Amino acid sequence: MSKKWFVLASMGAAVLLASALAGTAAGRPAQKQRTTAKITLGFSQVGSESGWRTANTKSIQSSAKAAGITLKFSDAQQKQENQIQAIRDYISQKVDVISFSPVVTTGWDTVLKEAQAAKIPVILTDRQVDSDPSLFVTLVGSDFENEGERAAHMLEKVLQLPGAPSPVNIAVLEGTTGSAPAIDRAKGFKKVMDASHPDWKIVVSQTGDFTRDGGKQVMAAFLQSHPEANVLFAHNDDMAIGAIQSIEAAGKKPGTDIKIVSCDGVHDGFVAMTQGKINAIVECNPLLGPQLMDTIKTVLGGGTVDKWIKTKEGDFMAADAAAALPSRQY
Ligand code: GYE
Repeated sequence: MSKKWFVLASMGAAVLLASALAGTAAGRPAQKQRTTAKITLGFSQVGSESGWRTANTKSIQSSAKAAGITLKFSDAQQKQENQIQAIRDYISQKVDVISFSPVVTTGWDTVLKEAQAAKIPVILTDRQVDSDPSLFVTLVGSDFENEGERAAHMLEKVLQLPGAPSPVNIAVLEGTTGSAPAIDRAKGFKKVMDASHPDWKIVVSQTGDFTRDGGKQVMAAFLQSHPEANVLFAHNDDMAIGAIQSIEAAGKKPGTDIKIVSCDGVHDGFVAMTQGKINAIVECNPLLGPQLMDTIKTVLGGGTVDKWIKTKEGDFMAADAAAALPSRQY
């Protein structure tokens, strides 16, 4: 090699080396490294109140494992103070990312600010909060208002079948008071009622806390206080299943004397539909794990994500239940 070429080649090598070094310092490869390094996720679950929740928990646990993410998991037993404590513990343990399904919508600002101050991104899953959106990265979960609207539309279909009651007297079993799905499912349902069904009447509405036992007890009281109720809108399948027990105990036929529409689409809800005890179900997909893990990797890798990553779901009438049951995944 001539001296000139040697000088040029050395300069080229020096430029390459310099840019490689600059790249290391510039932060980009450092972020890249973070996606390949082991990620630790602190996850605070609401509780274990329903079949939906059980399926959701399994989905989070198995997809974290499949994604190679270390999962720290805690169950808040439907109590906000337990969730706040769990999030604080995750902050002091310096996890890479925090995710939680907030039991209620309000009261999160302080702890979310603490996570932000510790530079730990927070990804909401399942349920929304009413805090400033700058305090969390995104929400991976369903559109509950839309589910409420869909429930009203499913009731329209149920009321087109033979044996439809008239007048329409609706009892509502609400989810956990103050939770996003309870607030928004009620809102969506009411929206369709106000717009298209001035003749439908909500005769009674109370919380059953999303549990089977809650649904059973509150429905027993409804049957006493509001014997005119001939439709039940239950904010989840578990409460509908509990209610079915009370309806049968009172000598009435669920699905016939009292038409039932609920949300979720869990296995036991589908079984009740095949028996004609629930007339229609609006699906709410709990299998959020894979989407959550993908989102975590994108966010920690420095990528951008939408502020709300919505879940795709369908609606089912009792007549479709037997065909759909074998392929249900939860
Ligand atoms: O519908 C209910 C669960 O937040 C969507 O919580 C979830 C709801 C679900 O307990 O069964």
